[in-house]
Amino acid sequence: LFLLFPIGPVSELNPVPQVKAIRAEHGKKSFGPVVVDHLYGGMRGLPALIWDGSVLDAEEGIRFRGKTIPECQLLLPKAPGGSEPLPEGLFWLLLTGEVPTPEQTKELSRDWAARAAIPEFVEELLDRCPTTLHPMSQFSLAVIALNHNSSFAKAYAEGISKKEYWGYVFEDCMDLIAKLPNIAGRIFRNVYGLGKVPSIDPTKDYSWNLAHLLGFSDNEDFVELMRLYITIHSDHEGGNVSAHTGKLVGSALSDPFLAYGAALNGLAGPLHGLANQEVLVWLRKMQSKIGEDASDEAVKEYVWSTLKGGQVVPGYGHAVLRKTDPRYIAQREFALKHLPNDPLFKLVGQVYSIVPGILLEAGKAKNPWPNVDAHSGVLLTYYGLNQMQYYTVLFGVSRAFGVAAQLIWDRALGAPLERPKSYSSEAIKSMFAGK
Ligand code: NMX
Ligand code: MLT
Repeated sequence: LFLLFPIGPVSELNPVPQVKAIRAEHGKKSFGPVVVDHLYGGMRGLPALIWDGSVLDAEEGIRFRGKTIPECQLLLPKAPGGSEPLPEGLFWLLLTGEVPTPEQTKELSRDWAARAAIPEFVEELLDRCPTTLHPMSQFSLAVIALNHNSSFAKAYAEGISKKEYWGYVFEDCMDLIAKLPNIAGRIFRNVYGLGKVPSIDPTKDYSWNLAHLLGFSDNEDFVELMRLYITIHSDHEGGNVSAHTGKLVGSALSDPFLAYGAALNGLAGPLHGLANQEVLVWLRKMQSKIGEDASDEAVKEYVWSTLKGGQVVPGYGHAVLRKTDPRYIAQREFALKHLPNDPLFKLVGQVYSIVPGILLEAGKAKNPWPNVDAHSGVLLTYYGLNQMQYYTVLFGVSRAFGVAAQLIWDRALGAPLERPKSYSSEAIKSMFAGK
């Protein structure tokens, strides 16, 4: 398996010497001042983390190992007859920095299909959840329970050397990603009463199998949507809540199942991944209040009423981005190609032409433009996946790719326990008294 992904100590790509050189030459250099606002302001803009897999530019959006989303769409291998990238290729790119060949991508699909089964007790755990338990809570508890069979936790308990950590973490991460379709499919079918989960087909790719377990694999366009969806939601540099949580918990040498479960709990918040559910809830409420073919004036009034009610407009704004999210654009292009006349897509477009102006006029949000979550729900709804409470689970399946790649590299690089310093307000007052 280590030959499948030639990384870490066995590879010429091994960046450990590079990190050592950077630290030797630049280790004591400053990024600039840390100001008190950083401490009270959610650390916005504070340089604090290293992650080579993806980097977010405020104006341009995400690059995965230096490649934009359109470049990934062009360069990564596709399914036969398909035009969207296979997420297998994106994971390979995140992990190794290289674009895989179609054969390597296929090998990864086969590997994940072979690892896809989940333990019986996890199936039972999910089957016993009340259908009223939010799908994200079910997702998190099932993923955490997978730690029962963690290779890393077992090897650590047996006393392995630090140098061997990454290999076991790699094994766990491969298992984790491989098992997510079975977990996600089971939750979907249990919660919405859709019958037995079908089997994984070992000859098919990851997204086809996910679509199959959800009951949508007959629709090739939906499968293509899953390929695009999992590719673009996978990673968003290191500082977002889910990626950072995964890294933080992993730094305590909690195994990848525990670290990723924690990441999912962050993704389940409405300011993060739950926003894709919130967008659809908000759009549906708007339609029931002002009708399905509402005028711009009526939409404007509805947006203002949201703001005046002290709520955020879901799917708009971002902590780092200052332009329309390229993930929004990629989904909009998919919609223009596959569902140009869909009424809900038209409403999403109408909202896009109205909300930024209002947020600018309201004068609070630093970024008035839409993020990834403003567009994903309308695509899923179009194909019949209209169970909004389930949407963040799909985001979660995708985010595993980025969190896993980061966990593997953190252990390969020997990243230390994360432990920033906290201060009391009293300490800050006395530190700057009279200054
Ligand atoms: N609607 C209304 N107010 C907003 C919005 C919005 N979409 N975005 C920001 N603001 C407000 C924000 O609440 C804050 O108000 P206050 O000073 O009263 O606390 C003010 O504008 C300044 O916030 P920013 O510095 O622009 O944003 P911040 O970096 O703190 O937060 C988000 C970023 C994404 C949390 C924020 O834009 C938001 O709440 N957006 C709506 C929820 C959403 O779409 N989240 C998904 C993000 C993407 N993802 O998948 O994670
Ligand atoms: C993400 O994909 O994680 C979101 O856009 C949030 C972020 O980057 O902070």
